[in-house]
Amino acid sequence: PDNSATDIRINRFSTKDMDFDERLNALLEWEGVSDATIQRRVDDIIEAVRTRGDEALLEYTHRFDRLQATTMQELTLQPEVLRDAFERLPESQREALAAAADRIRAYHERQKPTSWQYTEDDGTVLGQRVTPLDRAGIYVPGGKAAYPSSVLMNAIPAHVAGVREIVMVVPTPDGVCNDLVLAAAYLAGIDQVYTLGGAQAIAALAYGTETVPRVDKIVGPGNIYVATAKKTVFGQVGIDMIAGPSEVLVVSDGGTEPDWLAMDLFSQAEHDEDAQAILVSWDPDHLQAVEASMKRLLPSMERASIIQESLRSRGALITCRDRDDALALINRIAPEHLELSVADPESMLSGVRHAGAIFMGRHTAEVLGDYCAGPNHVLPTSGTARFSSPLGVYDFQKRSSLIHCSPEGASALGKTAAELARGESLTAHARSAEYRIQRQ
Ligand code: HSO
Ligand code: ZN
Repeated sequence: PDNSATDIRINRFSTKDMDFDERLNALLEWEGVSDATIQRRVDDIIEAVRTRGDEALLEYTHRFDRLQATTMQELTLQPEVLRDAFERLPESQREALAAAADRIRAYHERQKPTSWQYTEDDGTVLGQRVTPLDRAGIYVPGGKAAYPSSVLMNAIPAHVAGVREIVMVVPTPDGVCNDLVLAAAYLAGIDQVYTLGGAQAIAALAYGTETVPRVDKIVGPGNIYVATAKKTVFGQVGIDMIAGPSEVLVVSDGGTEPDWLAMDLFSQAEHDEDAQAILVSWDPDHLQAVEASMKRLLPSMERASIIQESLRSRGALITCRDRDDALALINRIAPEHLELSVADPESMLSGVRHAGAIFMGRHTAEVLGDYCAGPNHVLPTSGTARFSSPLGVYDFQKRSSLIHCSPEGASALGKTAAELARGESLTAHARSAEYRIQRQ
């Protein structure tokens, strides 16, 4: 990287602009998965894996990842391979990964929902039982998007939830494996790993093959083929959300070191060209200071060109009127990550209704949450924080309702049920209830 200061290209708005709403909408716009050609290809792959199983997996893995495997055994990583990968890591990396895993586990332990029940006066018991899924599948992307931290974030909640078997798939184009990913799989308690990727890996997890076990839910990020495949198999299996590009909305009161904020924005922008980093402040001089920091710091970034493209196309510095104006913007955007870089974040918090994760105060950089604070970094993107939540233990469990009627309870409920059943002209329903009515 060269050190000459360059100009920084980023969108600049004010909430006072006449066309603010239009410009903001254009900035936030993000097209999800919908491409007819990709859908057709994915449908073909799913059909092939569904009908021809392992044979189709071997063919696609040869074609797309250039692996000349002739048996599925060659695409299966034994537990020792994961342990060895962990042990091969430099000590500092091993310690950091283990520290992160411990904190993520401790946080998610707190999420465990409990079953409950209560007894009515006549002895009837009603309740809710929480049980884990039998088997979960975790997709881990290959190449530059392979984040070991995401392996921890997806697998640990499953483990804490009590899932019996966690199966991971990860593409290894040309046979290249990421040691940190395998080490994370080892720490997170993953049971089986297959070096498969793309729509074929999703199809294998959804339908099962001779070798790959069918799972109940598939989680984890992937490219457009993977996302399309997940959408397609939804219903056959459960899936997590379909993640859009990562985003951060930083609100500053003007008191935070401009370099810190510049780097917080960069840390989001460096994920990819479509990532979104927005800074909002009611102090226009402060926005200028952050801009100057960005200009100075950008050339020293390894991913300078990705950062610049992300900021140019989807980043923004927004001047707002005051705190309330900032809060309105937060709730309008419903960001994946929200940094409240202000002196008294608590006072703003009650006004925040929609955000995936909230980072409170000047010291709480998003990156701490990305890796090791404890909460999950798989979060609702593209405004979906309006109606959804971070990945968690509850995504790997389901609830069953429980009813245990006493004779008296059945008798009392029978009258109500029979009445309603006759109203629906369902005679068998009515009689079934009436049989249990006690005659005095
Ligand atoms: N910011 C990403 C998570 C991540 N960052 C992984 C670094 N590695 C999405 O929340
Ligand atoms: Zn990140």
